[in-house]
Amino acid sequence: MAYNDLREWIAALERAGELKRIKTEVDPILEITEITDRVSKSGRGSNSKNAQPGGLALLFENVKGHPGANVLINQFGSERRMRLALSVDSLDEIAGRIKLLMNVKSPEGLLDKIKLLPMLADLGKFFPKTVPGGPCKEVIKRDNFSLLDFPVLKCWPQDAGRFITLPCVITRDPRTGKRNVGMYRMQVYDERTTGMHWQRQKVAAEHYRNMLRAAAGAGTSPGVDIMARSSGGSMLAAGDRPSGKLEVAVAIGTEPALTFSAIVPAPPEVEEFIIAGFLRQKPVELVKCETVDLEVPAHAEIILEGYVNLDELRSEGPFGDHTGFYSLADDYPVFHVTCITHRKDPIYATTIVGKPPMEDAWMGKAVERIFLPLMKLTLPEIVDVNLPVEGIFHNLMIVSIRKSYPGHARKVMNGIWALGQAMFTKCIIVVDEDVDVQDTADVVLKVSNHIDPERDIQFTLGPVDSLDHASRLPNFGSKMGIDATRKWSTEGFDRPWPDEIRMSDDVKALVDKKWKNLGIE
Ligand SMILES: Cc1cc2nc3c(=O)[nH]c(=O)nc-3n(C[C@H](O)[C@H](O)[C@H](O)COP(=O)(O)O)c2cc1C
Ligand SMILES: [Mn+2]
Repeated sequence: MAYNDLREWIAALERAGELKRIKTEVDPILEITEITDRVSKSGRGSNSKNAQPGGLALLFENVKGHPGANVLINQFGSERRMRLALSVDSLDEIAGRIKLLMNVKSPEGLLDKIKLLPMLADLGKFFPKTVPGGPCKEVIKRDNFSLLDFPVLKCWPQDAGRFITLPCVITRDPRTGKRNVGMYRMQVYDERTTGMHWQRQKVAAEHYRNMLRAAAGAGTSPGVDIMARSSGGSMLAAGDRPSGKLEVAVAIGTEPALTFSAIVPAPPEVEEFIIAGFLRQKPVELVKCETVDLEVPAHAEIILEGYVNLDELRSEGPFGDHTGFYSLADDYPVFHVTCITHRKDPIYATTIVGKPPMEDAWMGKAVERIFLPLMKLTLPEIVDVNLPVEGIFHNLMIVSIRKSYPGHARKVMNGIWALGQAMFTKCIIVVDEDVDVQDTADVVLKVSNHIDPERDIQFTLGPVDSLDHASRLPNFGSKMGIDATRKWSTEGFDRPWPDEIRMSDDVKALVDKKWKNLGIE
């Protein structure tokens, strides 16, 4: 069952005992973070019998300085809520649906064709529908609006200000007309401007670059980093950039499948509205914006319309990030708001990131499960993947493979470093298929036993996550792969490989029988 909007989702959370309403006054400056962080980490949002890792979703109904405002946080913050958000009993169900779609063979004969019909009917549900109006237009403010009216959080003490942390940022590729929805945080500078923290490898940054390329016309040269800032000495540094703008719309407080779609590392050409339609098995309804040529989710709580100038950058950050450290200040485009539309009494949806585990850990784990079949499409030798939460998704990936030829583990590493946002993976550990990658204790035992470090570690250079604070340069640095598979003689390893210790079955059975009599337990 799909949720039509955030409110239906909140009602479902409440029915499931997954929501705690908080009526005590709280400050959006730091205090909501401290409360939510404790809930995320303790696993107990209340004395409810539903207490579980990740705690409860919280709805703050009494926010200091914002009478009448409601703030929703931690909506995705547990495995159960992730399943509820996507209306499945298990995240592998979605992986299964993807596999089904990918396994389609050309039909032979009528019966095969008939079997395909339900799938074709399903496909129709994925595409968004443009509708004439929707609740996000209940209040339209073309002037006399202020971002400061919303209960935007300042998350951590050294944050540069208040940040909108759960925005679905919508842009259009000026070349193809295709839309993208990505989640990029927005630092509120004043009533009408924010930062736009799309990292340079993300899809909206490419839309911005395409606009910049078009505006620069003959001025662009293939050898120039068109995004470089003035300190980089590029001819296209901020001041020298051509003028022009890219229109942007932002939806805050959408139904959960769409919010989740904005974070999934989908192939750049795949529109997230279609992904959301696939996940919820129902089209996303869109309405036209008032002041820009973009469409936005009709049922969103809040819509910000506006643009970024091509020749304007501004310092963004620091911001307490999901690495557990502050991401440093850097220059990013500035979003100018031209119009705000919202529902009556809009609910402000947000999240906090910080030292894991937090809400985003559960979103990341859902991505890991849902994307496994898609990774296997390119790398079919992959058996399973684990992105440990403490590895914050780009620092550590553990992958098991069915090894078939010499050098196979290194082929898989190189494949992962070439696979969409997996390019950011700082450390990849490759193990044989008999290692359960979800059992990190077993992984530590086997990996550290199986490697000759000088031989088995592969270093490479490439793009790194903008949040990495250790790389030699922002956005560029080294990565490491550890080949912890059994080494073969065909890989030059001529020593015998020992067996893993296992007791024989007959002795186990014998001891099972005697166990009670031994009086140990
Ligand atoms: C809570 C949260 C905040 C995020 N903030 C940012 C951000 O500020 N900048 C960014 O580039 N990516 C951020 N991401 C990751 C992107 O949303 C993610 O890479 C997404 O796939 C980007 O979409 P795209 O491939 O359409 O660009 C964030 C993810 C989450 C869950
Ligand atoms: Mn995208």
